[in-house]
Amino acid sequence: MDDASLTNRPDLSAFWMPFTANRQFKADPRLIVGARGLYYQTDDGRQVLDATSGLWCVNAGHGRPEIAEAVQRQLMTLDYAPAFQMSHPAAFELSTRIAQLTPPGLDRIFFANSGSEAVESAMKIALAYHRARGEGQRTRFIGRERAYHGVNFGGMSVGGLVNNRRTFPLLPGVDHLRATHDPARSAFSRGQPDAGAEFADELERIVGLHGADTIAAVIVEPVAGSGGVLPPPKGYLERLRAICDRHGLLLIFDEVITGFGRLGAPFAAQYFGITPDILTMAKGLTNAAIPMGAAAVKREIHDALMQGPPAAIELFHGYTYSAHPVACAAALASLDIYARERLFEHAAAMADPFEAAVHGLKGRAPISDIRNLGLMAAIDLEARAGAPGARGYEALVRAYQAGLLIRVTADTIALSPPLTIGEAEIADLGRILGDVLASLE
Ligand code: PXG
Repeated sequence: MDDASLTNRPDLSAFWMPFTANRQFKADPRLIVGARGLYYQTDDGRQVLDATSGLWCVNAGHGRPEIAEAVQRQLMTLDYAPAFQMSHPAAFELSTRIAQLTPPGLDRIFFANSGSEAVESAMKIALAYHRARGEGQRTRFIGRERAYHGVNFGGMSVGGLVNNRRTFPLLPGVDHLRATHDPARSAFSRGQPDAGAEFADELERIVGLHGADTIAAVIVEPVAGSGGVLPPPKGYLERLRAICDRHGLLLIFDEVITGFGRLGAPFAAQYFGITPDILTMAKGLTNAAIPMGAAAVKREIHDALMQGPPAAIELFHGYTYSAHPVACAAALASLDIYARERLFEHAAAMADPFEAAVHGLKGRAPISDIRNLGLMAAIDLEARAGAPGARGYEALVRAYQAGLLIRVTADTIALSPPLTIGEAEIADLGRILGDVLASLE
């Protein structure tokens, strides 16, 4: 008998897993077979507290019957309608609902099927907008180090994670701001660091180097997520906005992680009081039940493209599954849950206890920094000599065994629990993680 028949596990060989150490995983797999509320059920029958909302996406918690019912109803009513030159009512209803949640003015919604596609769509819209205004020479993009904007060629190029970039050709004409993390001045900051607003002034320098009239847009995550939860220094985003305004650059906020209540407001834009020109979203839009992404676009940008004869297609871009009816149904049901349960307000109320729990872990292991904002946090473990990533991986495995799912990249732990988490579960999270950290060599 092979391993699979002994353990009742499926054959693991055919599935080439994404962003995964395939050989390591398959030697010691972690399979999840069910999920309800804040907990996963593992294939060996254990309950595991989901301290990552899946991959920062199951904001309302798992197994929501309202979403399942809406999806089933939609599938049996209209499973699919062509996305080009045709549509269906839920696409319009959802667009209106999203536009009620986004900052005023960002009320034209372009749909995609993932965060990566939302980013590509935003970048293309930025280019098309400048071209429509007779400024087609504005083709440069400015991203930032340690940024993650998905894995398609545009998002990868403006992104700033070296492993995602080094194997592939990149878009020409992309510059990067430095990352805002500044441990020398700001380690163990609670919330936004006090120091570092001036990092935004690099944008002025880059503008000076290339000329503003060559730059289409600046794209940033308001709080960098995958790069290690890096809250922006106080005043930093304000400066970026001011410099963009001064030079006619569009400001794109990639809110794939920060959207839908992660900071206790609908979007980070409202949390920080800074309005971008385009805002990308995905993940929490459907509570991750069905893939969907979108870009919310300022009405002026949209209107600038609504030119020429009415029979002309204004933007040559879109996907077979743009505004897929089933995704729309899942999104509408998710937005209903967020509103009915006041989950963004609840997340805001949980931010302080979460901050206290996470910063309470200082001293439990060799830790060089702890950062947090809203319901996101990161803990930097010191790398073990000669074995970067080993301590982090050990933390992941031990936490999982102890009933807690955390996210680890290299030696950084990230936490982003569902917005439905309460004080008792925050205390559990802190206790389990504290014990795990204390057990690490
Ligand atoms: N932008 C941001 C800010 C993201 O965080 C994407 C775009 C791409 O989304 P899609 O749906 O194409 O994956 C993301 C995705 C992690 C992790 O462990 C983060 C993401 C995805 C998978 C894992 O940090 N963010």
